[in-house]
Amino acid sequence: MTTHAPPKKDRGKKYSISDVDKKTLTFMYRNIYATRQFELKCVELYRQGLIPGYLHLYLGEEAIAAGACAAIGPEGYIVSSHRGHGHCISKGADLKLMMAEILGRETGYCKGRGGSMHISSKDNNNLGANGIVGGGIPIATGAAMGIKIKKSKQVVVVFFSDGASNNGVFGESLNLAAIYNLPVIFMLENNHYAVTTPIEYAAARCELAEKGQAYGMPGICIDGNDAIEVYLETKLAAKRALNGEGPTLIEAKTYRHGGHHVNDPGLYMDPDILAEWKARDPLILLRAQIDEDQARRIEGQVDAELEEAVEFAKNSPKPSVEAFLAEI
Ligand SMILES: Cc1ncc(C[n+]2csc(CCOP(=O)(O)OP(=O)(O)O)c2C)c(N)n1
Ligand SMILES: [Mg+2]
Repeated sequence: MTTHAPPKKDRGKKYSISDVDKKTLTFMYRNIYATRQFELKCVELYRQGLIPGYLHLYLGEEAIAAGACAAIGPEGYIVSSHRGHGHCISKGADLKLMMAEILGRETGYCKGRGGSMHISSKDNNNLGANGIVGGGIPIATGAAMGIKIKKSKQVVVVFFSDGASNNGVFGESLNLAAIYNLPVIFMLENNHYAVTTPIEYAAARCELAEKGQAYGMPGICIDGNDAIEVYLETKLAAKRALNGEGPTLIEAKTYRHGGHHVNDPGLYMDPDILAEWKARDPLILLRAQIDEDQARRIEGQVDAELEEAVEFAKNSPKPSVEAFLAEI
């Protein structure tokens, strides 16, 4: 059995807020705030019938993407999942092109053909989201193999969740990454659910970080709602990877703020546990570490950017039937 309660904090011993420079703090806050507002806007547009398909929201999990992307920098690669808006935004995606993609417009990242679950942006070293659960894990391992062959000083972070860690490709990829000492960080966003299935139903052993040790790499468990902790631990893992010391499995504990997707009210989630996690909202936790004026400035900039993105997407054309047919 496992508990869904938030982790108990004892951060002080290992590192402190002074280990993170101001620029990094504001960079992470910008990305958490942008992801939160972007997704809330998506829900609004979805309810207006402007977004086709599903939307898997990252609300409550934003600190993981923000911390990890800040740690690997622009030269690092990421591979994302079906719950990928936060990964894309934290890796520097253009909100206009993202919004256009989600609204199925020709001007989007994938010309409106992919939608929410298939955004990739080569310019930002984002190798793409994936509708196949666990599908990104071997892609990231392959990318890390490429980096090793090319001897370029880079690292790959792949984001996936607890459900994916029960898939076969998880074990195969960790094993390969360990025997070849590949520069990849397996970022397991343990939000405790795979759709409606709680992790303790699907895994006999819920201490997921231990699976790293089982495959011969460090496996660490961190507080995924604390962007600073995510940043510092990912930085350590990246340093090991860049030194040729191989992969790391990071289990970042977190919780969805709602159901599996936009139309799932999440009635199976314990409201008391959910309230405990919401009280540890990653956005509020990081905002408390930032100067009030600066936080407001960032929020104003993001709000304007988002407004522009929505206008851009709404005013962009949908792909024509002829264009679709020409691609078959
Ligand atoms: C290979 C595969 N199996 C099943 C599905 C259907 N499916 C979509 S999301 C999901 C749950 C994934 O859970 P988890 O890996 O914990 O990710 P989370 O939704 O929590 O981010 C499932 C089973 C799928 N898309 N791909
Ligand atoms: Mg999950």
